[in-house]
Amino acid sequence: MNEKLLTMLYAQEWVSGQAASSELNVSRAAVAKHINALREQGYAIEAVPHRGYHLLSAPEQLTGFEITRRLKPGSPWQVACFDEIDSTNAYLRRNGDQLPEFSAVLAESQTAGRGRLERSWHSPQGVGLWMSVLLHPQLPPTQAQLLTLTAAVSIADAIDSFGLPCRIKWPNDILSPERRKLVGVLCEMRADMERVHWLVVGMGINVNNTDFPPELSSIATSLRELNQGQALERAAVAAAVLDALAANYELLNRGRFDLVRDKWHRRAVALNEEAAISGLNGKETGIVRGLDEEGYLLLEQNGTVKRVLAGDMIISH
Ligand code: BT5
Repeated sequence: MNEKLLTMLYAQEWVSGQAASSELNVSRAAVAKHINALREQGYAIEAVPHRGYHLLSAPEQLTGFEITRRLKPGSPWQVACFDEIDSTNAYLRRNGDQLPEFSAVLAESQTAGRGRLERSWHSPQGVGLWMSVLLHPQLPPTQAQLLTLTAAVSIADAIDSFGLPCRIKWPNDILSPERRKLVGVLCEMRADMERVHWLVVGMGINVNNTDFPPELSSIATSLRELNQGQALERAAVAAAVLDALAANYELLNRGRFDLVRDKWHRRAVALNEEAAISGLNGKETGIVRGLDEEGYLLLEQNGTVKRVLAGDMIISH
């Protein structure tokens, strides 16, 4: 009911109590009650006799409605928002067998936000997008890294659409031009030897953070800092990321990872430069030659090119 009323308020400058009551099939008193409920959620709604209700502003709080109404028509996402959660990735892992593909979950804060290898992810209240999505890619588990790369490209596409610059650092970071971390991506999956059953793509996007704990203050930044201190609408950023991810995922499913890879290469940090990779085999140094068609990093060492599946790239700031 509240969502129907909100849809009317977004569609028309003024919504009369009479129009709302007949459209929603409730009394005018019930309409007034719903308007108050929306005000309690943080919507500023003006009421003027003989004209009706006028929406002035929406709350900063993330809601499924506010994100969904910004998505492209025909978008596949089902969006749910929590106030506080342990970790949006953990939530989808717990529910991965029951929920449909394209479920997206966000939380205002995470009490146990995680990075790779049990590292923690700083997820304070109300400033970031701590978001995970559930996908069913038709891929063998050996190619699941394609999703990490596709997610990074999609977030970068979304950041571009706000006119802000960013770079991608293999395998899962998005950095500011000064090489501070804006975004981290964490993919987890349930798979058997042949195929992936489901895959959770977790995205931690620092949107409006103005400060960081001491251990992150020299390595992290936010979109707001890139935007000259001006806050961004988190629901709009979330919708842009989800739209870009749906489009790039479709390319991937049509066998066109090459197109996603081109976008990755255009933004890659340290392409054709020497870099150190710390991975399963310890630390290796070489010249970064980009990604191959299966998403492996190509590292050239003394004229031979080696394929690297996982690890961390160590770059100087
Ligand atoms: C990542 O791991 O970068 C993946 C982060 C994924 C977070 C999302 S939020 C939604 C979803 N739910 C979760 O529980 N997780 C996902 P990694 O490459 O391992 O980097 C982790 C490192 O980044 C930490 O050890 C810190 O140094 C740094 N870090 C932690 N929080 C940060 C933040 N908010 N901004 C920038 N850097 C951060």
